[in-house]
Amino acid sequence: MPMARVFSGVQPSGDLTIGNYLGALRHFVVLQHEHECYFCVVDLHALTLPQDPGELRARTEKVAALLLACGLDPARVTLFVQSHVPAHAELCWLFFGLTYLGELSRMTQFKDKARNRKTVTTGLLNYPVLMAADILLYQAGLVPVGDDQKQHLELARDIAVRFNNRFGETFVVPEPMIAKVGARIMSLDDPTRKMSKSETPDSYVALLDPPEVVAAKLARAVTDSGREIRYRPKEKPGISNLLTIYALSAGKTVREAEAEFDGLGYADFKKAVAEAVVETLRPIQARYRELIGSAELRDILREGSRRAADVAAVTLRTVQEKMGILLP
Ligand code: ATP
Ligand code: LTN
Repeated sequence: MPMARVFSGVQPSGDLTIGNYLGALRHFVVLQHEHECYFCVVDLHALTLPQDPGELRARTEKVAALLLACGLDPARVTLFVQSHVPAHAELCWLFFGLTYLGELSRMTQFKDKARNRKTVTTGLLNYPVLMAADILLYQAGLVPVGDDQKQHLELARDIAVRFNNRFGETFVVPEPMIAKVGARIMSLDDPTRKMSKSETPDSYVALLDPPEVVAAKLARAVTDSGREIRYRPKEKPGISNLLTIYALSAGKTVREAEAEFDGLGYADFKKAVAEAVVETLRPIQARYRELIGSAELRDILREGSRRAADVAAVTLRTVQEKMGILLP
């Protein structure tokens, strides 16, 4: 059995957070040593909600620089920008004919993001179909993501199976890879909601936050009644979230973290969490500063999209043939 290909995407929809890092990015870095990996800055996905054009362009470059700064090695992985490989949008269109309105309107992320909006675009509804196209174009068998993407992955699997049944064996059916710890880092100001880069800055620690901002945000993080530092996600969601963040940042288990802080007050605990997070971010921020705006970064992305386009073209061609497109 050949080793599964890996694909994952990150949206340039805001500042990358420690939720993105702990839930997804740090796994990318490990997987690059064992698998053929494709990592993509999914700008077309970000455009399913309104974006400022200048900011979107800058953030696309920023996210690519951060992925490299977290430890992705361009000699090992293919890193590219989604819109640089038009096959993503083309395969997405071909998949529309295989996707049902009901399954898209039932998606919890769609319902969450559509709620409280005066108007809802079809981009927001069709978002998971583009995600399926991203993954299936590369015949990826393994998709490292945070817990929030489970349902979208299920749709990608359904589309793969549906296509294979209708047109003959074509796609690898992808498996999600969701970590046991850290797959759902919660918001600092409301630990019942997921940490999200499209919420207010006080609710997350951004990968580029300076040390004093990290310390201030963690000092303000909502905690729970009582004084015990115990991992009890239901009764103590705030403290449990901070314990998870600490454990993953310091390279310890949650149990070890609990034992370490037994008897300590919340304020001292939060200081220790901040220190561990700052140490995790320090090398990432240093490498980011070298990469951002550099010719090196531009070359890496150019080479990445060239390699990705070659692989994507093979799949797209097969799909077009099977679906009855008259090839030019
Ligand atoms: P938004 O919050 O704007 O919806 P996002 O951060 O969820 O965006 P992406 O940038 O595309 O969306 O996410 C990149 C990866 O980070 C995905 O695999 C996603 O599942 C993961 N991720 C996002 N938020 C968290 C979180 N709070 N905890 C763990 N993983 C997360
Ligand atoms: N929907 C994902 C981002 C994403 C993705 C993908 C993840 C787009 N395409 C393909 C894995 C594989 C998100 O919002 N986190």
